[in-house]
Amino acid sequence: MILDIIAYPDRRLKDVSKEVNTFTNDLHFLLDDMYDTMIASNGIGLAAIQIGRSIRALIINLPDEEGEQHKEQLLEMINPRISQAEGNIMYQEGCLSVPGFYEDIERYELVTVTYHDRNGKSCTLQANELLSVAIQHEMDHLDGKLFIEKLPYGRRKKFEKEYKKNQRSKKSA
Ligand code: QAP
Ligand code: CO
Repeated sequence: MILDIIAYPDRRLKDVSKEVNTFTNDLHFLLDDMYDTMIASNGIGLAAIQIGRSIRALIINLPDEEGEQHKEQLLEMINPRISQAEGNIMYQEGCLSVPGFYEDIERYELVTVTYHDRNGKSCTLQANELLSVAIQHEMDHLDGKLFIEKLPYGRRKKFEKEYKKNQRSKKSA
């Protein structure tokens, strides 16, 4: 089922999401709805809070070299934790909750993440490049953080101005 995605500046995006303790059907239905919603909006990553559910669950589905997404590549991470991080990279990020805006953000280059899958199984993954960036971006959502909060003052001001202008033109369209 495709759900609405919450957009900035909705305050719910600031909520700190809660740990998941039960890996039952309602979690599975939520993850399935997150996937449908993300794909319908041309996204590559989504956190549960973006559809209004404040639990520590995120999904990531990176495209291949041809730019195609395959559901077999879908990553579902419940209660993720970064256990190791190294180096720094810049990447141009966007967010389904901040439509139409992209900016270069600095992140760790390499991360080791421990998490649970949808059935509660413990997993560990080492990630670099785009996957590493996506994991860090989605994990920030679980703590109520958006990538625009990482912008220096001047670029943040520019964002606020552009974004408001965009929203006005959306409304009148
Ligand atoms: C997070 O972002 C991310 O503005 C996922 O109009 C960001 O899926 C992962 C999107 C950077 C890795 C690197 C954004 C779609 C999708 C928009 C997204 C838009 C349509 C963003
Ligand atoms: Co996002």
